[in-house]
Amino acid sequence: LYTYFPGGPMWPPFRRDLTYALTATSATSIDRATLSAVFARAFARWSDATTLRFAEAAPGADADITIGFYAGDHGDGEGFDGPLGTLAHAFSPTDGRFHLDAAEAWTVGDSASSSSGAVDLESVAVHEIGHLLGLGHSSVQGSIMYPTIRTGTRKVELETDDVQGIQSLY
Ligand code: TQI
Ligand code: CA
Ligand code: ZN
Ligand code: ZN
Repeated sequence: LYTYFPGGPMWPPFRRDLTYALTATSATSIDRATLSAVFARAFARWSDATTLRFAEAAPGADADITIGFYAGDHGDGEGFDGPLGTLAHAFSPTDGRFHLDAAEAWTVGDSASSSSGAVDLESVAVHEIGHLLGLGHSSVQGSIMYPTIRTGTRKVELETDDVQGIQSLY
């Protein structure tokens, strides 16, 4: 079953159009256009299931959600740990910060393979966006919000449990 963060924080009902910005991408070798496409697909999984809508903000514009790649300590008290271990973290509503560990062997789309330590960026993005929207972890194996993923695999489709969880919030 799905869970929420303690206190059930969510984006308020008058905020159904949310913007996101890629604010720190110099620490990854993935090009900007590819990143835009991956995050657009990941946000679309959640907007398809709710009345929420997401748009990428123009570079430099204020955004509700900020996405960036960081290595090691990056000033929020939750430093990254190099390859594997923690892959990414996102804060609960309405903080909006979503950080990815620049040290991971991120892969995009079909390049996801079981080769040593490859991590599918879109799969992690779909999971972290669940957190950004207010979902905690689920006990349902195979759901997006289940707290494990195997390296080299892709998991981007919301499960019934994820849809029920997000639809109970939005
Ligand atoms: N990052 C953890 C996560 O996003 C951070 C975390 C631990 C957390 N406990 C939490 C976040 C409780 C919110 C609430 O779950 S991670 C996965 C998964 C991670 C893990 O790097 O371990 C994914 C990132 F689910 F596969 F284990 C993405 Cl998909
Ligand atoms: Ca790591
Ligand atoms: Zn961080
Ligand atoms: Zn999680």
